[in-house]
Amino acid sequence: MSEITPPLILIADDDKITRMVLRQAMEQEGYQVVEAIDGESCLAIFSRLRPDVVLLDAIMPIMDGFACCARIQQLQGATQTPVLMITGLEDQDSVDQAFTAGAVDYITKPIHWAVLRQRVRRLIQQVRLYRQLEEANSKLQRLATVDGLTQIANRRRFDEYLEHEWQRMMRERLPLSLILGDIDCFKLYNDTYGHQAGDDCLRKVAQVMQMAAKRAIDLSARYGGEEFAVILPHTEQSGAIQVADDIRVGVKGLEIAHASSKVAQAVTISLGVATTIPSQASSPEMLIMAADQALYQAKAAGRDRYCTDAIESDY
Ligand code: GH3
Ligand code: MG
Repeated sequence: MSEITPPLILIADDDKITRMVLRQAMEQEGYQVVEAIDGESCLAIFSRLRPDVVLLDAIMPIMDGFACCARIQQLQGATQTPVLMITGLEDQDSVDQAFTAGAVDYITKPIHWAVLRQRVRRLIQQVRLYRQLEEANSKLQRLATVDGLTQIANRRRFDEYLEHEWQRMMRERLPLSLILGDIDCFKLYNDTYGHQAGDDCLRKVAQVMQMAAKRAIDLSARYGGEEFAVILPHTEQSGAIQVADDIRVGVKGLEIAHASSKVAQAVTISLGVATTIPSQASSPEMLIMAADQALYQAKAAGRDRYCTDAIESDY
């Protein structure tokens, strides 16, 4: 709900006159209105238009307001649209039933118009605040898990995901592979072309990492300064080697000039691949260490290549 579009109120009432009077009252407040003649059509309209507030009559044919309200709650998901019940029933049971069904507020007929206006106003304010909060939360969530420079997962997300997939693969007795990649002679690259160019290079390499990890459950992350990591759940060593070599070829294929590199005239990457079937006897840290050792071997063997390492006891 933006500041520009007026709030949308869904009015569900089987009585035509009531609907008309409610519509007028709401339109006077500057809201947009859509009408439903029973619970069933209310649900259909709710799903389609996602209104900001629902004014729901309790007694309607086909599906009454209580059932309709309960169904709306099931449909809601993350968007919390408040439902205000309007009814002639004043007994304790109906009030309880409305709140049990998920209504956030309740007014009785005959409608006290000033009260209705104030309540709807307050609900709209609440909806706005709630949605702003949701937006801020998802922004924060993103900031907490995405690397600012490269826009791929950050170290924190990497740590969380590795732990999560470690547990999952342990339960399912499936292999988990990890690739660590480190750009070759990157210090020299920065020294030759400047830090800004270095940052651009990191962004491009990150994209290659992201593209190489194709499955939805794979996770590419920036592991450290010029180090990247790929978590490959349910992946044997042979599959991880394929991904590692795709990355190596992909980075070289970027053809980023690197005149001072000891390896080639272009930016290259070295990779370490480790695979294990997680168990109580090993740990994610051991998998990282194994990948790191393999990476070290790739560097020592001349860079622009991958090496593998397995945690012996399990694999
Ligand atoms: P090797 O081939 O052995 O990996 O050598 P290297 O020069 O890549 O390795 P080293 O660890 O000596 O240098 C890493 C360099 O990465 C040094 C550091 O300035 C640079 N670096 C780390 N983070 C960033 C960053 O965010 N942006 C830029 N531009 N450079 C970074
Ligand atoms: Mg390096």
